[in-house]
Amino acid sequence: MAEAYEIGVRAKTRCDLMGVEPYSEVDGMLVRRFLTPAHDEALKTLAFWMEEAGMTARRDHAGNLVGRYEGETPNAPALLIGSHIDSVRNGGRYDGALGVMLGVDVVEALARAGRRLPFAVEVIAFGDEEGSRFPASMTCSRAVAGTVKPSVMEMTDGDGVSLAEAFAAFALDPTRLEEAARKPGEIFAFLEAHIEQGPVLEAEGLALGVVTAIAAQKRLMVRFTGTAGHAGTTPMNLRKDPGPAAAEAILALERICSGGQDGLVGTVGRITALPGAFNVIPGAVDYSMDVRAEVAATRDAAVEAVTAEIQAIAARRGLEVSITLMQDLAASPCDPGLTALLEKAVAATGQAPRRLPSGAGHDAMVIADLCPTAMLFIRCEGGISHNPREAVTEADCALAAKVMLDFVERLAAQNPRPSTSSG
Ligand code: HGY
Ligand code: MN
Ligand code: MN
Repeated sequence: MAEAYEIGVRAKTRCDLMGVEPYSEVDGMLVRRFLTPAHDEALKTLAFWMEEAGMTARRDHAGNLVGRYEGETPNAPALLIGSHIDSVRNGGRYDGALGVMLGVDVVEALARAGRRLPFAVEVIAFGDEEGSRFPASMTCSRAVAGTVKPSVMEMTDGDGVSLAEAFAAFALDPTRLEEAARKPGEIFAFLEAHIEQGPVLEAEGLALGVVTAIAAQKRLMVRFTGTAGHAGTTPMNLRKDPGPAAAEAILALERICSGGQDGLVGTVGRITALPGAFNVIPGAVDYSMDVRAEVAATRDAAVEAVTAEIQAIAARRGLEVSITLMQDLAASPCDPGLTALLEKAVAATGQAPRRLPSGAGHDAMVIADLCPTAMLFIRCEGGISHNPREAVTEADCALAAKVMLDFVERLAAQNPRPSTSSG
């Protein structure tokens, strides 16, 4: 007899278990990047848990793990539940992983009750959502949605390993990536549970939120190029130093975004001076820009404004500059019908449903190209995320699992293909 478990609480415990080696690449912090041995170990254990929960588990051609729990009739269209299993460097244990583990808990509750639905339920662990190893993110959900470009295989990680080489090392055929795409009708809806990664729910004393839309985001790489030189012998007025130029441009991004609307934010998460020696004036400085807003036009206006300032700074300082767009994710509204159903499930717990947008990107924004989506937010302590201090409570995880189970039953009670009209 399988050990007793409390739905949702076990999901949290499993995230904690996967927060350390061998499910992390680094001892003492959580680093689980796409197609690494830590990713492989996570999928092995997850496959075991999926099968224990009554699913069949398979790795698809994109490095995802997919569990399937059949409905009343075999090969029925499926509700997909899941999130990503990769992490940022020194990340938290619940970002992504909690949505996967909650999906397994929900299916196990169905299986233990001997419940079969008018549709199948699939649980997916997307291998790459963060883009913490390769420059572009969401490669795995794009593959499932059928929107990935084979050219992604040319991307290289910080060690110069191409995605194609990483696929081969993971026993995946890089030429079969597009076979991970799901056929139209195979998946009729997607539910992603995820920590809020922001302070709103906690500030309002709420455990759960229902996501209305996911903000549009752009990722760009900027390179200022000057002339490398000796730090001791080159007079300040004779330098072509890209360092101060990058500093000016980063302040410009902060100024442009600070005065914005529609939740406009801009972040520089990575700055590299090359060659990177104490006593060498850098020849070039690279830095990343991540610009987001709930409205794509607001995001784009900010990118245009900061691009103009970057070019003016380069001209004034006699430097070269290049700006490369690495990723462009459109704003993604959640499906009104599914969202209304999710709201009813939250309200049934006695908590007033709270609708809110997501500033964080999620696989749901990509899966929206495949099927209607809904997202459930779970309160996280201090709104902290992308940080080892990320924390959730067992009670909130148990409530989330209960809501997800109720959502599944509500979906089963109505036509198994949810309407996309507002509910
Ligand atoms: O960047 C994001 O918003 C997500 O955590 N990948
Ligand atoms: Mn994240
Ligand atoms: Mn995430």
